[in-house]
Amino acid sequence: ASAKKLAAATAVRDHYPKSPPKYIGIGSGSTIVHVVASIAALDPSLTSSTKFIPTGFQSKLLLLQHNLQILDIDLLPPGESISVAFDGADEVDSQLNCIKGGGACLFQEKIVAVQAEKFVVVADFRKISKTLLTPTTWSSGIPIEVVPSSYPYVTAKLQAMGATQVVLRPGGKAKAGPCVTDNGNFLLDSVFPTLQEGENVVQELAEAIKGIVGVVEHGLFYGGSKGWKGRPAVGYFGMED
Ligand code: DER
Repeated sequence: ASAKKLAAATAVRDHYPKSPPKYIGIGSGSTIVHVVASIAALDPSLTSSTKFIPTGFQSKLLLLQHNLQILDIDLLPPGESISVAFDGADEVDSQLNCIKGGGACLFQEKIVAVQAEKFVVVADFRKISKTLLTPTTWSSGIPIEVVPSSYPYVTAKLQAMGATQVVLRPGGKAKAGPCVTDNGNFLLDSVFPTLQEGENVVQELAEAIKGIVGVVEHGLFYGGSKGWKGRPAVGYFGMED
């Protein structure tokens, strides 16, 4: 956890605005717990007038625990943007492309990230790959949120596109039957062969997936001017825990 803690503290030091921001996005997962703790430890003048936008119930409860003000993303006033959205990732490549969605909140995370001026992914050394879908880093594939009635059709389409494994994410101990997202959808965790290096490789796969009828959103977050308003920055470290 110390690698996560260090990545979180450094990301907040380097990327939390120096003057009080109106809106800050807060993602989901275990690393973000340390990000929120670091933000809560800042001088109150930097956080007391800020509205923090959660990306799911875990994120919301985390903010409430730290007595930080919350605003649901659908209440962001028209024309306003989020100064910085902080979030975790399941895998990050050398171009700052990410696989996200291990926590099943990828849709909420992405609808916040795309309305942020800067998207800061906080990940420790264990998440870093040369190219995405490196099994030794992240072996569960790309989480894809789909409308429940479409999952057999989307599964077949993904397999035809080259997915080597497509798993309807189970509810596990939490629930009999499939995992159901906060939006009432299913998740297909889809493993593809490790991506090659090259311009737009991630974007092309992302667009092909998004083109399948029934797909709501996917967990490929790609960097650079094409993907996000600002280039995502990653606070991560190559040191052992
Ligand atoms: O689901 C996500 O994308 C979350 O950000 C999460 O998977 C990040 O992983 P972490 O728990 O290791 O921070």
